[in-house]
Amino acid sequence: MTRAVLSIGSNMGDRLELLRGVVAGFGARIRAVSPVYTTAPWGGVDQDDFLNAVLVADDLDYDCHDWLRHGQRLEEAAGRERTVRWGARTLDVDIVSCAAPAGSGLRALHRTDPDLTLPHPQAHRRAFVLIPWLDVEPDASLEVDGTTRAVRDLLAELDPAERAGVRHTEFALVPATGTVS
Ligand code: PH2
Ligand code: MG
Ligand code: MG
Repeated sequence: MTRAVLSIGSNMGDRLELLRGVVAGFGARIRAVSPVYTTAPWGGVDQDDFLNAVLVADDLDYDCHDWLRHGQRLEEAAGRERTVRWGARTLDVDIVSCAAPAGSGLRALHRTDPDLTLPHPQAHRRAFVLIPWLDVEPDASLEVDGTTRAVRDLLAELDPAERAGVRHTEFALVPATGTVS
């Protein structure tokens, strides 16, 4: 059993529908869905703004690579082409953190495989990851350079301009539940 924190983003095509497709694609594995943010491009490539969100998902039968493979299938279905590093994409599904049961809780796993580094090596620098993550897990922590840090502290240490580039939207990735009158 693993539990994954997933960062999803899109800046090409019908961005909102593409992100909704990820929630549908992970289906019953989804445990939490953050609000959707419109975010200035991070990483120095001149490109359109992204929509970003964070999902928490778990599966009894998944290891960390299963999350990667599943995310890549969804990226392929969205017509993702791998061209420019940190450049425009229809859909990006990144594994921020992957944890497995340990004792009475969960322990974040480390991977340094050619195709998967965990925890995600850039996550602590990205307000577009940290802000939605805190919406769904206010007490989240992330290991950075061997030290476990509170995500809220990592966010507070970012340049205010980075935080200001991440703006809340009213878009929802899952339909509101409740009775229609
Ligand atoms: N993804 C990138 C590079 N830059 N910037 C924002 N705002 N959102 C992203 O999802 C993003 C990015 C490559 O993964
Ligand atoms: Mg990415
Ligand atoms: Mg990616």
